[in-house]
Amino acid sequence: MSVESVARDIREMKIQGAVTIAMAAEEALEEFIKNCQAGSRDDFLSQLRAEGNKLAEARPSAIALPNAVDMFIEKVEAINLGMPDLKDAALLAGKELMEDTKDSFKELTEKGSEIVRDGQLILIHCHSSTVTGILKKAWDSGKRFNVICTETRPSKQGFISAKELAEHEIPTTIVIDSAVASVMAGVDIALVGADTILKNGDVVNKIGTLGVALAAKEFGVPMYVATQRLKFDTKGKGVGIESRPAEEILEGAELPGVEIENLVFDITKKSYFKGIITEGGIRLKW
Ligand code: RUB
Repeated sequence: MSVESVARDIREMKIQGAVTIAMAAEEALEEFIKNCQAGSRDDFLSQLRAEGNKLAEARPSAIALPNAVDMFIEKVEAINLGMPDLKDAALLAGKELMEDTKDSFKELTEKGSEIVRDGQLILIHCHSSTVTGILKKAWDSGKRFNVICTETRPSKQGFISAKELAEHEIPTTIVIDSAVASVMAGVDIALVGADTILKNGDVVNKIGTLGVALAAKEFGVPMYVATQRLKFDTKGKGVGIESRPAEEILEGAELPGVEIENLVFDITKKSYFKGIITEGGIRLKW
């Protein structure tokens, strides 16, 4: 798919979840390189940067997206070749980056599955391919547990998680977001993904993560965040908290004179988490 189509699908959330977004961007850049007709190295690199920017800006809260684009471009810039050899070498570099992203994802889900124990009730929020990946891995290793997914208004990504887990035969229940505090007393662990781990360690994730964390703290439930290092804001650039169209909340209803605020991410202090799970393993402090 072209860079424009992928950027549009990311904006419209047809492609969602930070890792999936980052991998779609990596693929789109590969596709661009395949079709690029630039005659010189300079022209090639400047077109690649321009295409990369279109992707990097598609969603503001997931740093994995600009991080993946930057890594791709830095790899290509480091190749000391002119055209047309640079094009083939850049494609190879893109493939390597994609393999690295997939490998670290696999490692993360394997290591993350260790926190799951038999008999647990696990509460998850939104749709994080990392979290569902961990749960599926734990299930495949023979552990038996139950999952509660929040609905995750307004876009109901909890349905994606629930469907995926149910298809894997993992017993799964959906609750509406406002039921989180009411069900928390029976939960053993809460597990969420991340869009960005800020430089100070705080976690940017789907709106409602903070509410889950507050309820988990109140009821003494350990909460974990699972994230590839690709989502670390190592340079401390920070991210914007995305606001989306009012229509996602209104769903056709009319509320004349009412202001609608559709913030879709929030920030949870790292102190609310018992641990962070990365491809490097489970760390209790970070
Ligand atoms: C998805 C979301 C996910 C993180 C992590 O929000 O907040 O928890 O992106 O997902 P949206 P993953 O649906 O708005 O993209 O683990 O797949 O990277």
